[in-house]
Amino acid sequence: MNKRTSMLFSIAAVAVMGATLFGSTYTQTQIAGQSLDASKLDVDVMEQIHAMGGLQLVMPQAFAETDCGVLENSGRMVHEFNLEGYSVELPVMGGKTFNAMTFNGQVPGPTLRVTQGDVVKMTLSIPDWEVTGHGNDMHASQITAGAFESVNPGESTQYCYIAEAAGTFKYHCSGVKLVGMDQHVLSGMYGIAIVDPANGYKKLMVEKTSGSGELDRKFYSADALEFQLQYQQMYLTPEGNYDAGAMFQHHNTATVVNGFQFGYVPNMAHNLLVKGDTNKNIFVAQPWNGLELKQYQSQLLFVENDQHVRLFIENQGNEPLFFHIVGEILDRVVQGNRVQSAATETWLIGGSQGAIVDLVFDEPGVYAAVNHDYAAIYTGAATVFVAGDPFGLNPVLVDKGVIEAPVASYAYALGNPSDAVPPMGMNSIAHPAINIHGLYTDEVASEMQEQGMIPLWEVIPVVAEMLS
Ligand SMILES: [Cu+2]
Repeated sequence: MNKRTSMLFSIAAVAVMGATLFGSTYTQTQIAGQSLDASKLDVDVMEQIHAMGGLQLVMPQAFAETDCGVLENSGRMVHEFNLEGYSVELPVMGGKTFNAMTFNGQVPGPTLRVTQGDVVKMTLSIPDWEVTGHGNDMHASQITAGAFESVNPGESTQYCYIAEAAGTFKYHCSGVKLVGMDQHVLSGMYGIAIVDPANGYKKLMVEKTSGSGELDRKFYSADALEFQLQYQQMYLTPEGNYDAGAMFQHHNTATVVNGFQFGYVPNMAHNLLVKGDTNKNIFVAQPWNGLELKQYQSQLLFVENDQHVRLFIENQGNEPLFFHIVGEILDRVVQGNRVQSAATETWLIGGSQGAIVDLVFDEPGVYAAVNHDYAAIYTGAATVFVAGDPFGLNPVLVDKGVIEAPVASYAYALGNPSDAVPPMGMNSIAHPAINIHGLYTDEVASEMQEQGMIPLWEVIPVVAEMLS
């Protein structure tokens, strides 16, 4: 066809996105940008685009300001978020290790916490000894994917943005110009940014029946004890390598919460406290049990009764998360700083989606937060909260001198695990103590010890001695 047109228009094409969109083979160097003169086309436009490997429309006006110089002088609060991307070996359940890719030697990566309207200055550095480049895509930003280009070993890059929307947001490695993104993210390169609402969180209302046909409304302050829970799948070969074939078939080999299968279940210390014997298991599965596991030994999440608890949840994976707490009702679910539901049993969180769940644990007891997909529960997505003093340990602990006076949760004696505790925000209640727990390298764990977090593997033998 020789159809003439007076209108000339050009399309800037970038092969990177197209490699994914059209599934073409990504081979050598990236095509940085290329103009098509539509008036001179004598073959089908779509065929040409396909041959180029795809396209991305460049619409600069659609994206927010990303110039660090401009944003740093905007009068807004600026948060520097420095990440280092590198590969390490980390443990998996059962005593083996896997080839992890990390931000800062930990899975998930560090949590960024800012207030809505603040500027984030993200710097990604790759050490020169690292075997591959890495990128970073923060979902709290609204900037062109061009900013997430990969960083080569020995180099670093930076971008800035205003955190305009409040909520829990994923960040993740974008691979080497998108190539290998699945491997990098599913090998550990993910984390969250928490953006607190500009005007703070809302107080929590919980409705209870009075027994006389009336409803009692109880209000809790916006201040809450906070936890972060990040759900992810792993796809590993028996040798601990990433298994792309398994991923494409959605045949995961593990479901992890903050990097661990069953990372928040009782251990020998809890056996000792509850049963008086380190070997009498109080929970069916205790796969991370033993002082020699140090920062990898499982820990529990301790909360008080009648306390406002706020959970920052992110589904990092590519399977749905049916978030449910056995024995509790989710008093409020918030997404996009809007209440989505209240007094609900389970909340569906899709892949790369976050939510904030507010609740009050009414009665002393043991509660399991699960992904209510049975395959996920039995492959690792069961996380144990202990509210109040369900085992009646206060008199024993006081009598033996472990604590001075009765406490409202066991966190006062053992602390809460560091990888489940987000940085403090505007409405955070400080945890009584924090113990060192996480899929961390030994270097990361020792840095936390220097910051004053508790190495329970050193403390537990002392407590055991006191109890004996
Ligand atoms: Cu990477």
